[in-house]
Amino acid sequence: MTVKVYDYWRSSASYRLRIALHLKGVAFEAIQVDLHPDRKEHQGPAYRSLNPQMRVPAIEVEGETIGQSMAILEWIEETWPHNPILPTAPLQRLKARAFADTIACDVHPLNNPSVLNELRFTFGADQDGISNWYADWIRRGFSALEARYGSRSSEFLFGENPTIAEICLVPQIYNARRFNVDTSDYPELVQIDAQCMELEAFQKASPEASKPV
Ligand SMILES: N[C@@H](CCC(=O)N[C@@H](CS)C(=O)NCC(=O)O)C(=O)O
Repeated sequence: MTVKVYDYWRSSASYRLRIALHLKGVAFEAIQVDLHPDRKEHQGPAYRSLNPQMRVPAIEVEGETIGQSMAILEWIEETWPHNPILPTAPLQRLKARAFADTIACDVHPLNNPSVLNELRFTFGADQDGISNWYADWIRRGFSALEARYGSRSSEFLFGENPTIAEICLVPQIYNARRFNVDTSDYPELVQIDAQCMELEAFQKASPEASKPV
C-alpha cells in the first residue's frame, strides 16, 4: 500500500505522522501543501476539494482523503502493529494517550495560524499579544505534563520506546523553540526530546529534513 500524506514541513500535526511512519519503517509519499501566509495552498480549491477542513495533515487511503492526525496515528498503529506506538498495558496506553491529547487537544489547536489570525484581524491583537498567547498555552500544557509525568523509571515516557506521547511532544517542543518560548522550566520534557532526536526516525521526520529543496 502506498501511503500519500498531505504534509507541510513546518506543520507540527504533520510532523507527528512523519515520525510514526518512520518509526514503523513505512514508506510514504509526502505531498507539500504550503501553509505559508503568502501562499495558503490549504485554502485553495484543489486542496479544499480533498479536505474541506483545509488543514494538514491528511492521508489518502483507498481513494479517500482523511484528516486528523490523532485518528491517523491510531490507523497507522492498527495497520502496521510492529514497532508499536502505544504501550501494551491498558493503563500505560491510557496515560500515553492522555499525555498526547494534552498537546493535541489543549495546546496545539489554540496556537494554529487560523486562531492567531482571528486574534490579529478580528480582535486587534498586536504581535506581543499574540506571542504571549502562544507561549501561555504551551506553558500551561508543558507545566501540567512536567508535573504529572516528569519522574519516570523507564527510558522513555511510557516504556523503553517512544509512543504517541513523544510523537506529540517533540513537534510541540520544536514549535516552542521556533517561537522563542523558554523551555527551561521543563527539564524532563526537554530531556525526552533530546533522547528522541538521537533516533533516526525522529531525525528523518524533522522539519529540516522534510523541507522541500
Ligand atoms: N486536529 C488536527 C489539527 C490540524 C491542524 O490544525 N493543522 C495545522 C497545521 S499544524 C493547519 O493545517 N492549520 C491551518 C490553519 O490554521 O489555517 C490534527 O491533529 O490533524
